[in-house]
Amino acid sequence: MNKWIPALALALVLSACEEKPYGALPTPQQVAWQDMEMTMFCHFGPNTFTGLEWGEGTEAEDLFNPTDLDCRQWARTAKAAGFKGIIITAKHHDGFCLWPSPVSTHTVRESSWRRGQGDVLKELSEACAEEGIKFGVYISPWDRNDPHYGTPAYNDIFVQTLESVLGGTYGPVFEQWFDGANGEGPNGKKQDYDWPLFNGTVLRLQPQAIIFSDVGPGCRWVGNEEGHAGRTNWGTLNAEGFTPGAGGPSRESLNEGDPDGSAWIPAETDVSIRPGWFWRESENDQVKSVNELLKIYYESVGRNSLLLLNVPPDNRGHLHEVDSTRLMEFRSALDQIFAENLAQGQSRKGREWMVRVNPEKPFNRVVLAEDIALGQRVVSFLVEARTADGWEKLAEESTIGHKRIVLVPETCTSEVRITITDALAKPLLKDIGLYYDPIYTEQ
Ligand code: FUL
Repeated sequence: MNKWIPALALALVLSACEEKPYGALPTPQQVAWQDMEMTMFCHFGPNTFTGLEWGEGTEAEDLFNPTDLDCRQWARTAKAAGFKGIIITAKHHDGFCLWPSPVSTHTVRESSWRRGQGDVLKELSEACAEEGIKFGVYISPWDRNDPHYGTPAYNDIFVQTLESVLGGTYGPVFEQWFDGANGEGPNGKKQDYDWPLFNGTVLRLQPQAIIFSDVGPGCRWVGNEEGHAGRTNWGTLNAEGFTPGAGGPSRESLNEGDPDGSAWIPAETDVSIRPGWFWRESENDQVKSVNELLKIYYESVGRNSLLLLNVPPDNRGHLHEVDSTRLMEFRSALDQIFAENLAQGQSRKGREWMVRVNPEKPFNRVVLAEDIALGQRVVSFLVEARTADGWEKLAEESTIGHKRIVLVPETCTSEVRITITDALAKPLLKDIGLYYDPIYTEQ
C-alpha cells in the first residue's frame, strides 16, 4: 500500500473535525496585537515644556530640552509593568518632530538639545529592541506648523514624513497611530486628508503594522478617553463610508462594535494615567490610583479591548517616579489577582461548560476567552454557581471576544456553569478561569 494513504486519511479525518471560521476574521497580526493586551503611550514634545495640551506650532525649537533623556528607563519600566510595546508621539499637532525629519524645519535638528544631533525615535526604538518590547509611533496628520498644511501639497509632504519614520531607520513599527483631529494650520485652512494614500504608505513600508484610527483598518478608537470599552464589545465593525475624525461612526458604535461588522477592527482603549496627555509638574499628585487603574484594566482588557495607557515622560526625559512607582504597584496587584486559577477542570455539553472548583476557596472574577482567530461568536452568556438549592445566577453578560473578565460576588461553590445563551455560530471557548481579587473595590 502506498505509505501516504494512511497519512492522507488521517489528515482528512482531522480536517473534518476542524472548526470552521465565522464572519469577519482578524489577520494573524491582529491576533498577535490583541494578545499584547497592554501597551504604553508616551506623549512627549514641546508641550512637555510649555504645559499646553495642543501646542500652537510656533514654539521655539529650543524649548524642547530634556535635561536627561533616558528612553531605556521608559522601556525598562514599561516592560517591568507588563506593557508589550511603547507608542510615542513622534509628531503631535504642533508639528514638532522628535526626529530630524527631512521635510520639516521644526524638529530636534533645529533645537540646541544635544547640539541638534539628538533623535528621540532612534533612542526609543533601540531601547525597545534591547528590552524586547515593540516600538510604535503616533504621527499626527494635523500640523499647526507646516506652511503647506491646508493645500494638496501637504498630503505628499505627509507621505514623506511617514516614509522617514517607517522606511527602516527605526526598525519594525508594530502600530501606526493616526488621531482624527483636523484643525486649522498656520494659514487658517484645514486639510483634506488622503487616508487611502496615508494607509497605503504605512502598509507599503511596514506591512505588518496595525493602523489605528477611529475606523481602523487595524484597530479602532473605543469612543472615549476615559478607559472604558463597551460591556458589549465586538471586534468587528461596519466601517464603509466612514472616515477618521468627524466623519467617523457614533461613539456608541465605536464603543460596542457591530455584531455583523464586515471588517475585523477591534477597539483600542487609550487613556492617560494623569489628567492630561502631556506631563505637567502640577499633575504629579493626580496620577491615577491602583484602584482606578484596575477599573480601567477590567473595563478595557477585560472587555475585549487592548489598553493603551499613556504615561507621559517629564521634562527631564524620565517617566516620573510617581508614575513609575504606581505602575509597579499596578503590576503587583495584577500579579496577585491572577496568580492562581481556581478552575479545577471542565467539561462541555453543547453550549454548557461545567467548571469544578474547590468550595473552600472563594472567587470573584470569571475570565472567559473565545478563539478569535475563528471569529467572534458569543452574543450572551450566563454564569451560575451550584448551591444546595440548585443553580444560582452570578452574572448575565453579553460579548466575550479575546478576553472577558466578569466581576461576580465573592462565591464559594463546588461547580460553576457557563451557558452560552446566544451565539452567531457554534461558540468556541478557548479559556475559562476563576480568580480571587482581594484588592479592587468598585466605586
Ligand atoms: C487626540 C489628540 O487631540 C490629543 O491631544 C491626544 O494626543 C489624544 C491621544 O488624541 O486626537
